[in-house]
Amino acid sequence: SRTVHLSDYQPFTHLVTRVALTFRLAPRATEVAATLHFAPNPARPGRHDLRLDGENLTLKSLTLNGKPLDIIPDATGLTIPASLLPDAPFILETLVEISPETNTALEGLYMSRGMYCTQCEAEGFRKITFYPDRPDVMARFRVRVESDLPVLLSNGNPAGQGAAWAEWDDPWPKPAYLFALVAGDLKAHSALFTTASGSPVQLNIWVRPGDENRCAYAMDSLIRSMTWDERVYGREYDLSVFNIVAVDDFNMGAMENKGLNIFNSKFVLASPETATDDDFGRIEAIIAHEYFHNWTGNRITCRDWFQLCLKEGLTVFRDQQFSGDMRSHAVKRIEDVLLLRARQFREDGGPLAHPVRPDSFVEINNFYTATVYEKGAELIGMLKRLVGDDSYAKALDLYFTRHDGEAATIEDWLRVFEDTTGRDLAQFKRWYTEAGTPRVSVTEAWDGKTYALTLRQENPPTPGQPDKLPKVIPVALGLLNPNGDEILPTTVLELTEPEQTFTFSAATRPIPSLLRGFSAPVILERQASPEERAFMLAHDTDPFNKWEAGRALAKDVLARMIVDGASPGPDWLDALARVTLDDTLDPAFRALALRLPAEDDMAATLHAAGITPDPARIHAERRGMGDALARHLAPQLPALIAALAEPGPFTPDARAAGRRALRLACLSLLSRTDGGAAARAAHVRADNMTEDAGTLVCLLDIGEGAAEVQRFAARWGDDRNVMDKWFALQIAFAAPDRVAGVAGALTRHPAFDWKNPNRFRAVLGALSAHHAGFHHASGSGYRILADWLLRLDPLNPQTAARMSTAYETWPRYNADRSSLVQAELARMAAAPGLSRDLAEMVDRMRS
Ligand code: HT7
Ligand code: ZN
Repeated sequence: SRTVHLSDYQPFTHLVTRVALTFRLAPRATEVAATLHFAPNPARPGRHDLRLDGENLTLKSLTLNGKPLDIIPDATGLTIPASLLPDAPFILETLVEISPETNTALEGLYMSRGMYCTQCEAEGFRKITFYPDRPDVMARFRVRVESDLPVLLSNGNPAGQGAAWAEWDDPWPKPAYLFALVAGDLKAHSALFTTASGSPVQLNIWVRPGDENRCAYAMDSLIRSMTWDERVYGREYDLSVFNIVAVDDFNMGAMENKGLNIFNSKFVLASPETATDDDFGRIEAIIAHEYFHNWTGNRITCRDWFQLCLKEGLTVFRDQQFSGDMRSHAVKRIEDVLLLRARQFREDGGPLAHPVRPDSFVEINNFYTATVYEKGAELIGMLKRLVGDDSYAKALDLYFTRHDGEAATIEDWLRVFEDTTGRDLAQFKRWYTEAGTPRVSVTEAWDGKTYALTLRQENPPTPGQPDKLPKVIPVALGLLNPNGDEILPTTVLELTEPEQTFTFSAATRPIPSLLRGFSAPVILERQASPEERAFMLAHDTDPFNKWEAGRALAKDVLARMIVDGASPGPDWLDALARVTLDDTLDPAFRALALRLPAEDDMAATLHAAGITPDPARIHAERRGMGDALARHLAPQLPALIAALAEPGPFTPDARAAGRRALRLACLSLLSRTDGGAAARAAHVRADNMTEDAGTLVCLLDIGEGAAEVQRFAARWGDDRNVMDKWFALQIAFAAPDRVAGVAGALTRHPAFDWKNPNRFRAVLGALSAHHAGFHHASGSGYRILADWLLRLDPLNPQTAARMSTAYETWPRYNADRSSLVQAELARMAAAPGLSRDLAEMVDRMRS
């Protein structure tokens, strides 16, 4: 298989100055006529062949400056020899035929329940027409769509429409991956937005008839995103129309095509009855993310796919800032770090570890990862912390003016910060080029006057990168005295050497609050007594570290239960009870504090400590921990649950959502001692999906809820997005020994439409995420997933490859489990015709 290397980058041989496309839509025989205006590229002097990418295209005609060319394409494109090309601008016209209805990969032009839709990032445009399908080739596109369907959309501004046709003109040069086309019987939920400089923008969210009443929250999120980007980054929208389309069959969350964002319907459609608070939060974040790409991704795009983090890391960082501003910064930061640790630290510590800017790939779709997105965002946060807020704002202004209209690199990005601040970022760049999560260990000394803090960094080896140099690590520090007063407010230490000592004068022995706000994506190794952790949970003024202290305490307790058979002691139980009952604290924060450490997280922690994790034991002890907490809090729970009841109609705001989250966490604990009586009563009364599904979870979690599961299906059987929850919940809350059976039964359910990625993910994703079920000693979890990946791969390689990452943690487990995983990986590797996508993933995970 081909491997693409960053070091091989060369500018494209030609410039594309204009593109005109005509689509004559038909399910199995869509014609695409392309007129491409080329010119020699001065950045590549000399005469060159013209190589155009193209896959699964039937070429019907090809002309150069009006003269037919007799060239036969190969499997990946076509080449026009330099000898046939003028050394001056020329026009190439192609006519191809494609078959959207049989395109099950959901890449290129495909159909989803009667609607035409495209997905071109990263390399899908080559399945639509012959073209230099690379992000540094930017051109103006004009598109004509011919079809009887009522709504015909493409990028840019409307440029005319008539009976069965519409034209669109995009004035902004763009790479082909941002091309989009949609055609269908759709209805719009519309609004008008006026930009800060007074330009009107028509906003439309296009959905299937009947779904128009579920768009209000997405529209509200869009308007808030547009306003926020003007206020915080000074970025205005730049077309007269902004269209969003919701589609049911989609490989990922959403796509930022210029002026025509396409969304997985589950990240658009929401009503109180059908969407949970988490759904509302995700819709807000993803709407913002795609909108923010208009500047960080579209106006300034990536030179090549190795630079993917340039747009994704920055845009994730921006959407995190936005959600923090809309909700609570502390809660948002805790949620983001939970996700980072669960996905990115896991990736960084296993066989799939790669740098935020990888230097080679086989299939770029395999690099839309937690490392590129989430760690990429952490790097932006670190840069901001290192240079300060004012310099960050100046650097961003410079980035937008200097690189507008360009396809840029990480070097360009860092140079903007260097030019703004005069700072040398060569060491910082290692964060982009080296994989792995640094470990920072701590020793302390206090001599009655001076407190000395010694920090040591270790950068572990990762695949292909055995040795690493020290990084610059911003460690935000605060010091507390034994009364709980802050004697050093948050100060950023810069750890640049393998080992460094920082000193502070202190008349009493201080207690450090390290890595406040999770100031760097590292693993902090600092032992602390349960008393000290409980003290920090009670007194730390940094909300992230306050939560972190409780979490570290809980992990210590659970580790001792697993390893020594200990019982949870009063330090943790009392400390957590105090937080739970402290009504001066944000309920959302208290709900997060009540969340027990995840089983996968415990497995990683035990493995790092040299202990082979036993998934069944982790599961059992974690349940025991929850039971102990439930017993400890039982007397207070009914009153707390009653006090948290929300009077009045449902609102999706953060305050109300936080109260519901805490109420449901309490109900879940109470279910362990009352047999589910309170949860069952609340389930019957639930008038919103947060409480409907949340109370059902309380029941499933204690092995109850069979009748409620049936009723839920009867009520929501026609709603795909709600039924995805129904599928996933039954697996997520099944006892480990039952997971394979439940998953097996659900894959035989008539509504298990496995070709739909959301439904596939609901079942097989829930199986992979059930730690004790997936890693069951029988190997049944591993086997079921491999069976389904092999079935999905020929139809939808992207989703199959993405879901194969479930196996990435195999090195943590005992020899029996490791060899069971390796056997499944070998079985997949040997399957005839395995896709490049899945083959690359399997290959990287094999020992
Ligand atoms: N830039 C997009 C990434 C993407 C994608 C989206 C949908 C389907 C396939 C895709 N491949 C890559 C989404 C984003 O990060 O905003
Ligand atoms: Zn993105």
